[in-house]
Amino acid sequence: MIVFYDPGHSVHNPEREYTSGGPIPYPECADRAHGIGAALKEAGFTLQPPPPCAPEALRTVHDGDYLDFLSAVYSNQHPHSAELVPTTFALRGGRRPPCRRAQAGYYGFDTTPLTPGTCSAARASASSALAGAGALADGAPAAYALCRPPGHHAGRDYFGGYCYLNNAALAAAHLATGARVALIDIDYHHGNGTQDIFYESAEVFFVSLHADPSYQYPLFWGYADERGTGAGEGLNRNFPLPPGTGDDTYLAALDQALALIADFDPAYLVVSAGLDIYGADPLGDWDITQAGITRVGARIAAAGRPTLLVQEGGYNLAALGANTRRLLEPLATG
Ligand code: SP5
Ligand code: ZN
Repeated sequence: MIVFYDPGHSVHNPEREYTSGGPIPYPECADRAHGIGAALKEAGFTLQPPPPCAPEALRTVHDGDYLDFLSAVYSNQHPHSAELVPTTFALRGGRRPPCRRAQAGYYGFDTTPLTPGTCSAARASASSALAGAGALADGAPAAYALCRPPGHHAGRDYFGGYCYLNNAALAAAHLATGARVALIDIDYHHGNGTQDIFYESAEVFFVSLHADPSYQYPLFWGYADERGTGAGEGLNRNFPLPPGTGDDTYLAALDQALALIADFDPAYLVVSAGLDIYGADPLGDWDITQAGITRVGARIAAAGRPTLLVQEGGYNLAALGANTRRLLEPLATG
């Protein structure tokens, strides 16, 4: 299996996340990717740096003014200036403010920070996903993009949930030029950005399994009755799951999701691969075991499609590398 990894992510390293319970050390840290990379190397995978993606490649999914904001927000500031955390939000009723710092609250939907390295790290992350899509288009049966920062909470013109550019959506949109594509999101949190990007579109079938938004982030999206509109009607499916979800409940829902995907009969499968489903994840409250993660990988492999896995969440640093390896190995050998 081809693995794409761009070490350029490490310039993005916010210090804290501002949660309702007060500040905590930022869970989405550079050591996540270092741990995954080390575990995969030890397992015999080769990590390849992706070619830097062309700026225009981001416009298939993202809004031009939003991309300009991401690249300009730090351009006039001292490179070591403090991170920028939005605290006043537009709720998309008002006008885009002229002040770049104020634009953070226009484009952000939560207190996810921007730092001087955020834009280049997000581009490096997107480059891995796009290189993975290219590998599938060239005939590879499976590829993995070790993306950081993650992407599935980012929409066409917004950031949040540690995400700035939607890596999996970019890969799916790239593959969807002339082919049917399904995107399954197994991260513990609902992929609200991905859902939003493809909600009215027939080009990508989006299916997400996640903690029920009635109790968990992102709180406002991810209910089962959100099924797409217009040309995308019926092409969005959500499986909200309860606190304490264990292997059997999860695998039963996954089987239902994969049956829908088999009916859709895609030429390519993209997986938003979040490992915060793991029982010992600090952000989650599920009970998925390491053996369960291997079974998830085996079910995805059994779907029998050329498959690109794109890294999303997963915050248990001690287990993340081994868990990623468990998810990938059924696809690498099958
Ligand atoms: C990509 C991804 O997984 N993003 C998740 C963003 C979740 N942000 C809200 C986190 C709230 C953290 N609460 C701390 C609980 C510590 N037990
Ligand atoms: Zn997550």
